[in-house]
Amino acid sequence: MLSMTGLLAVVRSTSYLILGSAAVEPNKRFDIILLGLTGTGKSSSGNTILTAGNPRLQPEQLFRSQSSSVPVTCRCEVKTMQKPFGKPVRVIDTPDFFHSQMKDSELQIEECKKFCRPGQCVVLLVFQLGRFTREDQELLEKLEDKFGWRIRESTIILLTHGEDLKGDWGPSIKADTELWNTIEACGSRYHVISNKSKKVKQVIDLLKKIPDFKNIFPDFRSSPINCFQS
Ligand SMILES: Nc1nc2c(ncn2[C@@H]2O[C@H](COP(=O)(O)OP(=O)(O)OP(=O)(O)O)[C@@H](O)[C@H]2O)c(=O)[nH]1
Ligand SMILES: [Mg+2]
Repeated sequence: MLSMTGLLAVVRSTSYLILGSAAVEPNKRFDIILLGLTGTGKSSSGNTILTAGNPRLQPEQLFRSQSSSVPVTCRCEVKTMQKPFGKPVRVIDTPDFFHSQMKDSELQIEECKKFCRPGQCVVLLVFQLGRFTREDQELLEKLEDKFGWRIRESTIILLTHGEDLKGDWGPSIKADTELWNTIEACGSRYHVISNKSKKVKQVIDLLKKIPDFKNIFPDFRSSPINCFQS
């Protein structure tokens, strides 16, 4: 039997981790939720964030990610980062809720809603650069219908395949009118990431775009690069 001060206990519960002998108090943690259509890079982006926090993570501690013509992630999955925010942060990977092959979409949406709560999360709405489709255009409103609140107020648009853009990418992103409309709907918050890059700075720059970042993470170290790599 585990004592109250026992070692780290990892309890699996509906596929998410509860760390320690008791669940972390909800108001003491923060959730990063990856949403988007299949193949846009949700799981890879989650892995880039997790690996920036701990480069020693093993493949089985990361989300499954691969090139595929069918959805790879089929249910919500959660990984918890203990460092470096000064409070536990959960990274939530999700399936493409609107994919025709999703059998238990409503169940997965209900699961995701447990994490996606106003004021306690940031949504990373993931699109692949250069491939902003009609489905992508409709996604934000469809998600808000399902979740029942204006997730746009807590959303950063995350554009993957950033290595395809060289130099100042602002003008080419603005030139994609439909994409820019969605970015503007989310308070003009967006971030370009390359999941093929190990650069920690791209993750720190992303996190600093979280609305109200300084109040949410008052203990985030002023020199976070060292903090992330320790
Ligand atoms: N070059 C490049 N490839 C990427 C990038 N992000 C993701 N990929 C690749 O795109 C493919 C799909 O990425 P995933 O992260 O599995 O996509 P997903 O959104 O989780 O897909 P589902 O789980 O099916 O919903 C994989 O082969 C990734 O390696 C990126 O920034 N650059
Ligand atoms: Mg996935």
